[in-house]
Amino acid sequence: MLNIVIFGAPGSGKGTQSDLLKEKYSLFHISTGDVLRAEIKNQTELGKTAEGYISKGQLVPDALIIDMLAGVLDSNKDSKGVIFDGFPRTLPQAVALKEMLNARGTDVSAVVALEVEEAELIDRLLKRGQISGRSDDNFETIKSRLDVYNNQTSPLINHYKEEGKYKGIHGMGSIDDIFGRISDVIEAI
Ligand code: B4P
Repeated sequence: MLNIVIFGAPGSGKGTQSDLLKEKYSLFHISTGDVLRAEIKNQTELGKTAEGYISKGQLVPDALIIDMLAGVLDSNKDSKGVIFDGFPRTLPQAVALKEMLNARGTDVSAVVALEVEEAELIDRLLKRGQISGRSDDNFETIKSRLDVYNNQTSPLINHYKEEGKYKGIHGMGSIDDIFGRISDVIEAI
């Protein structure tokens, strides 16, 4: 199975590139952010809990996310592989992902990390905020999302470098050029 983690700061283009990747390589795409937003829309118990964290730019607690992900994985057992978009975001999530995949006889194939300058991240998210209606695409919340990324998520860079799975991609420029760089990395796996 081809299991790709798309990794990067908020606004780095994870969702944009995942949409292209799932078409090209026929992979199943799991965006934890999208799943949480659907839960919020449906006002489920998980959605009501998640809403408070997301609107402040904080991470939803690991245990809730890990259970949610296991459920999604089990409902898509027959795929050729999975794109994990927005997961893992903490070390416990990375450990849980490895355990979940190993238990299913597979593993993370590569961590494709979109490297984008902070000013560009803020600019992209503010632009999206003008049309998205997302409660977290405003300047104050974007700042906390970036702090959370720097403190809680970026330690995963070294974790995956040590595992030999980290593939850094220059994430600035046109969407097609970035997709070309990602495709080159995936074809070399
Ligand atoms: P997500 O939905 O994953 O949001 P994000 O990381 O902030 O990235 P996003 O999807 O918005 O942006 P993308 O990089 O695609 O998570 C939202 C919240 O849910 C989190 O803050 C957290 O509270 C919670 N959550 C989710 N997963 C969790 C987990 N595992 N654990 C705990 N909590 C979790 O960027 C896209 C923007 O840039 C788009 O507007 C796009 O049009 C634009 N763009 C893309 N490529 C571009 C390019 N090359 N040039 C110009 N613009 C570009």
